[in-house]
Amino acid sequence: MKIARFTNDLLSIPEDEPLANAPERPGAMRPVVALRIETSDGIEGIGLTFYGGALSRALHEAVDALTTLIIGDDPLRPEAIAAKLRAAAGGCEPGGIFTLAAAAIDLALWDIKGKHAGLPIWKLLGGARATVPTYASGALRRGLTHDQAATAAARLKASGFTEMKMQLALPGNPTVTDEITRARAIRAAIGPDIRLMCDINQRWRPEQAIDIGRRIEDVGLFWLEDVTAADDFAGIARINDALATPIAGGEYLWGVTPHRHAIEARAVDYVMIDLVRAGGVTPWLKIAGMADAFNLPVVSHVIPEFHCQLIGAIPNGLTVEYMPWMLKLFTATPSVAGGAITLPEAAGWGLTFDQAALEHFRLA
Ligand code: SMN
Ligand code: MG
Repeated sequence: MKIARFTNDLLSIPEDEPLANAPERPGAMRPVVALRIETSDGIEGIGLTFYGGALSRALHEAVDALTTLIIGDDPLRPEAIAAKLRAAAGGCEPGGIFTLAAAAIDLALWDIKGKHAGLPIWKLLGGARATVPTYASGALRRGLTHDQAATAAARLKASGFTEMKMQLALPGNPTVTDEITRARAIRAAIGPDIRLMCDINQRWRPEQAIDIGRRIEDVGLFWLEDVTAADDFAGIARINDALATPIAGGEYLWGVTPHRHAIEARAVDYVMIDLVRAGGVTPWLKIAGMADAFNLPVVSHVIPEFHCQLIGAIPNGLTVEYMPWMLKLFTATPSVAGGAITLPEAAGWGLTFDQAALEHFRLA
């Protein structure tokens, strides 16, 4: 079996927020590159990539250039293809556009491998669990008022979510009291038994994280995420030492090796892996295995329709971020009920691009 041809679409999809219907920027659009690789046996593998922002046309072009190089190659050898792509890119990895583009290709190759084996990805890669916990994300953002955020949190609970993520490091120049008030307002809206995560997105100084983190310890956060600059592993470790609340991080790291440094610094309690910044399934699994060797659980970042299968595959998968950005691109996605995702039995990712959606959202 050989890679025969591919289709690569640059899309622009609405930045909606379907979970609590509280969009941050109504009318805003998000660029996504959707890749389909077809084999000589007629198997189609799908992948996608994003985070290109204003460089999304360049990302689309990079996916084109790299996929063209692997026409005729064996799609069942993602490591050999990754090595070929790295060599061809003239040393411009290990981050940025190259890695984002390589991720789309790697996702499509694993889809082909799953379809060739007749197995869903989660069974192909380990099959630890057939259902995985998930948390609602993207609805309790820092741009909302305290009242809007509390209302959205109650809505998420009413819709069946048992885990959800809020944000602190509020916009403007908030007082510490403002930050504490937001955390308490959301906790009050959902009661004590919902797992509540909180994302700082690198916006606090270490000393601020320790100060505010201590003052909200009684809110009972399930984790505090990206508490300061993502590559300040010593700073994150200092915050972690000072707080009882578990610390999550890793979504901003590229490839495999920076995760090693974060783990060795004992910075994070939960290793968050982003499938596209990691560079695809192949590196994702290496990070997850490394976390397991250090007795650390893994949590996923965005694209739950792909990530649910990886969290379900591994023994140390903790929970899946349910950030429903891409749902509208597929004919169907794994079902969510009672705070859990049931993993698909269909081979590969079990996902099919909705042709009408691709045509509707296509830029190039
Ligand atoms: C996040 C960051 C960037 C894109 C999507 C989501 C956020 C999260 O940090 O963890 O959900
Ligand atoms: Mg985050």
